[in-house]
Amino acid sequence: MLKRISALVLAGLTAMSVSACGGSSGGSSGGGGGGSSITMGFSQVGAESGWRTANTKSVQDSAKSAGITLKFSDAQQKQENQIKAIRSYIQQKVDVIAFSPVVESGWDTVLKEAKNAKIPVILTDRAVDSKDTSLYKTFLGSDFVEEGKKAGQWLVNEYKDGKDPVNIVELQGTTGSAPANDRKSGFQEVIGADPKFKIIASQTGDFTRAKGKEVMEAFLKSNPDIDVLYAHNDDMGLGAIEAIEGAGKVPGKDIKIVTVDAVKDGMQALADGKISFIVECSPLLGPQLMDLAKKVVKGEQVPARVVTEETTFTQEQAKQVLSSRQY
Ligand code: GYE
Repeated sequence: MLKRISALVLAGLTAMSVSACGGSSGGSSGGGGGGSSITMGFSQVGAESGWRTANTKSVQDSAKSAGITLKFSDAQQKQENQIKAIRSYIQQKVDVIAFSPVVESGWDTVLKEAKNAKIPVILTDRAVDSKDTSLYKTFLGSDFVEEGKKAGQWLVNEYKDGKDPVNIVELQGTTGSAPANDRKSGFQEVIGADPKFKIIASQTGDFTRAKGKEVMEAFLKSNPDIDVLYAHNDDMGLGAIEAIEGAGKVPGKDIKIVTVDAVKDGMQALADGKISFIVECSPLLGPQLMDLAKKVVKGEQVPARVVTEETTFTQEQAKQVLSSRQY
């Protein structure tokens, strides 16, 4: 496995799961991983991408093996649905609430309601911009700014010998979401150091294949000279490939493509030479989430931030790991 959790966090989590199995969990009758008395309410963003499907499976599978009862809801990429779900989990008096906030802003009221009801909240995958960090116990997920920087660094390296302008189009993730904001700013920071890199068009594709295709079609119509596409996830990149081929151009040659995620379909397109480079973002957050949940329910200390470590893939590397890719 190329993904690793930092040694420190891993050590902490191992210690915590051992102690969770040790039997002091308030009369838990064992079963699964010692979490049978815990009910978690989980509000998922939606089912917008291959990444999300893998993430949902990881959460559901790990709840089962940890013996945690999972109440799961899909918000269909709408904040109002997530707020409703969280309120219903509060009413049902679940032991812990976990959610992946679709956008960063606007959570303080509902998070305060959870805090008043003494239900601990874990942010998973995406962050909120609340000033009051006591509203949640921890945030588990990737460093999206770092991912944007890695995409930018690849580009800088790819064009290091050229002096001509490099025309970039950008497919952003869901407007206002942490990964869209951070992948944009990290990328911008790195390419901004050299004025030959120009973002000539940038629009949201909402992290979906269909929207990625639609927006790329519009980009191609109004910009005859596109060198590079930066897509904030594989799915939008895959939709864009259809648009590029539909316009009679060759993805990977006429237009180089860099994306984020490294789901199986993305890795296949990378191995096939249609995508040029992928920055990995791991959706397999379930096991760490369940370990953190057991700990916060017991009132134990957890790190305020748990960052997933990730790698990057070239076309050659994709060919090597494709067959063993889990998602
Ligand atoms: O990159 C994208 C998904 O929040 C990290 O959401 C996640 C992003 C992921 O729709 O494919």
